[in-house]
Parts: sequence; structure tokens; C-alpha cells
Amino acid sequence: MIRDTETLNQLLDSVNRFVRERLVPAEGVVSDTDDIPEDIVREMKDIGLFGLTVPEEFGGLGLTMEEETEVMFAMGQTSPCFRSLFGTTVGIGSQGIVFDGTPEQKAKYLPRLATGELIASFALTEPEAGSDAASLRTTAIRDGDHYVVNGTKRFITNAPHAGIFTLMARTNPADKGASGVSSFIVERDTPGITIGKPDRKMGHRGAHTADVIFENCRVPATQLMGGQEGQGFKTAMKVLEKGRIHIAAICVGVAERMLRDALAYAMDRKQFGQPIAEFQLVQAMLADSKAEVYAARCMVLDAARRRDLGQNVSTEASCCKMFASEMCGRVADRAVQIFGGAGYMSEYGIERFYRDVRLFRIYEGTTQIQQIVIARNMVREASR
Ligand code: COS
Repeated sequence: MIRDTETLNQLLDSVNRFVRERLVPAEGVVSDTDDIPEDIVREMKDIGLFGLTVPEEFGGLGLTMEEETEVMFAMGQTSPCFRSLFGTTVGIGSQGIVFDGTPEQKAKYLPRLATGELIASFALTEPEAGSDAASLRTTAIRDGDHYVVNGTKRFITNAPHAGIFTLMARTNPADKGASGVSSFIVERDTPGITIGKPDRKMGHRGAHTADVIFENCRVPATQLMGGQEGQGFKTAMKVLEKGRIHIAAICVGVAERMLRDALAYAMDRKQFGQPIAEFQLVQAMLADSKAEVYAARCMVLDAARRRDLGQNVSTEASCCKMFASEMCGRVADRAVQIFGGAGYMSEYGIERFYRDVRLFRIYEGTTQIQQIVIARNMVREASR
């Protein structure tokens, strides 16, 4: 749902300009230094990127899913590490509070998240609990007016920069399933939290992940999300469901960028006396990519509009995440192939995208998890 086309177009104009003039020229240096310069972070805050999904009453832009999707198509036109910096705050880090926080929790955290003063991370994954998220072992045991948290969270995006963690922990250790899990808003400076060394990754240089270790960390009971125990897994699933449409939109944007670069290269590069774009085998790769990007774009917009209408989009969100991330991987592979030898060389940039987009098929639910969600929903609906 687009609430006001003119306002959205103004936002998209500034995002497109920012991407073109500031982010694309910085891609190489960010990758080389593994760091996003402070002035770029400041501009992200000025444009309002940290507040895209925070409701307007708390100082954000309160974008609908369709509007957010359009912004992510635009943000995808550059290295995905830039999106990661504000994406966890806009997405999985903050949305638990938006969906399930108490009025006090919303009033305390959302305004500072919206300005980018506070970065939020989503702490679900553990060394022994990834796809099987409900098996998480981190415990939060009630002790008076606090919970005592113990456990390790792994691969947590933006952990080194986070001011708060949306933490999923087991409040009822006797209940080994999803209903024993609760969600908390944990402030970074709570005693008992250690952040591990930043992980060394295949790609996404400039975006940082690390372990977050909780040792007898005493979290005030007021930080229990929504004031209710046993709801944490559901909060996580709701947040991830929305996140899957967001990630799928980024996949579409990045695939468009790679395809544009591959087309420009194919029109410029001459072999056998003519631009390689004139050769039908190269054209096949361009055409297959174009059709698949178009299909993914249509899917993501449809899912976003359905979500805005209040429909249950569990199946559609997983379809989008699965199709768009796999599509993005195929487009990256073809783009490297079109670049040929140059595709393997760092200076041309396309190999960096090839490595970066590999993550899309893994995080916020692997392709195999999306298949499980889709098929389970199909069986459930058919047996009703
Ligand atoms: N919205 C709201 N509630 C949901 C939901 C959703 N999208 N999906 C599941 N739930 C609820 C279920 O309704 C169920 O509640 P009830 O017991 O009251 O019915 C509860 O959550 C447990 O759901 P389910 O039985 O489906 O849980 P499973 O343990 O079988 O796990 C999968 C389901 C595999 C889908 C889940 O573990 C998952 O998504 N794993 C991937 C995790 C992931 O994406 N990790 C990435 C880390 S963040 S980068």
C-alpha cells in the first residue's frame, strides 16, 4: 500500500541519489577497510534510513510493507553491507518491540532507534540452534525482579555496534519447545555481556557479526517483551516473516545492479570482432536473468501488498525469500560468467557481489527452511 505517492517518491529520490553519489563510489574502500565511514553513517541517519519502519508517533517514517519494499529495491543497487548497518535496526532488531512491546517499552526505545542513536540486534541463533530455532539453550531464570541470563548467541549482525539486543531465551527450562522461550530487550551495558571478536566472513565486509555471551547477566523484569513469558518464539517468527519480504526485496535490487553491470560490460567488451552482447549464448544469460529478476520483483510487491491488506503471508513471504535469494545467486553466477576472466578479478567488483549474495540463501531462514514453511502451510491448508 502506498499512502502518498509524492512523499514516497521524494524519499526514493533521496535514497537513489545517496546510493548513486555516496555509496556506489565507496564500495571498494568499504570492502578494503571492512568499515563504513562515519560520514556515510551520519547521512544514513539524516535521510531517515534507521527509522523507516518505526511508527510515525515514535519519530519514524512508519513505512508500509510496499513502501519499505520500494526503498529496499533502491538500496539493493549497491553493496548489501550498507543495508546491513541500518537493516537490523529497521528489521529484525526493532520489529519485535513494534509488534509486541509494552507501551512503555515502545516509548523508551523506538524514538532512539528511529534516529539511529541506538542500534538494535536480533539475538536468536546459537552455536547449537540455527534452523531449529526453538531448540535454543540460552536461559533466562527469574530471580526476584530480574531474570538471570546465561548462554551464547552466534553470528549476531551488528553485535559490535548494538545498543540493545532483542534476545530470545528460555524462561522455562522444563519446556524444551517453542513455548518455553521468551523475548527480552537487553541493553548492551548490562553487566555480564561480552561481545566476541568480529567474525571473518566470505563477504559483506563493512557489516560486522560476532558472538554475544551472557554470563549471569541480570536483566530487569521490565525488559521482558510485552511483559509476557512464553511468547518469545512467536515474536521471533513474526519478525522473521516480515524480514523475509525485506530481504527478498534487497535480493531483487542487488540482482538488478549485477545485471546492469553485466549488460554494460557485454556491450563494451569485444571478442571475435563484435561486442559479446551480440552473441546469442551471452544473450541467453542476459534474458534468463532479466525474466527472473522481473518475476521476483512482481512476487515481492504482491506479497508486500497482501501483507499491507492484513492477509496472512507466511507462505508468500517464504516463497519470496526462497525464490528471490536463489534467483540472485543465479544472476550473480551469470554476471561473473559474462565478465569472463575479469569477473574473477577484484578490481571489477562483480566477484565481491558474487560472494556477498551467497548469504541471502542462508540468513533469516535458509532456502530449505523456506521450503519447509511453504510445504507445511500447503499441507495444513489442504487438510482443513
Ligand atoms: N507468525 C506467528 N506465529 C508463528 C509463526 C509466524 N510466522 N510461525 C510459527 N508460529 C508459531 C506457531 O503457530 C506455533 O505456536 P502454537 O504452538 O501456539 O501453535 C509456534 O510458533 C511454534 O511453531 P512451529 O511448531 O512451526 O515451530 P518449529 O519448531 O516446528 O519451527 C521453523 C518452525 C522451522 C519454521 C522455525 O524454527 C524457523 O523459522 N527456523 C528458521 C529460523 C531462522 O530463520 N533463523 C535465522 C536466524 S535470524 S538471521
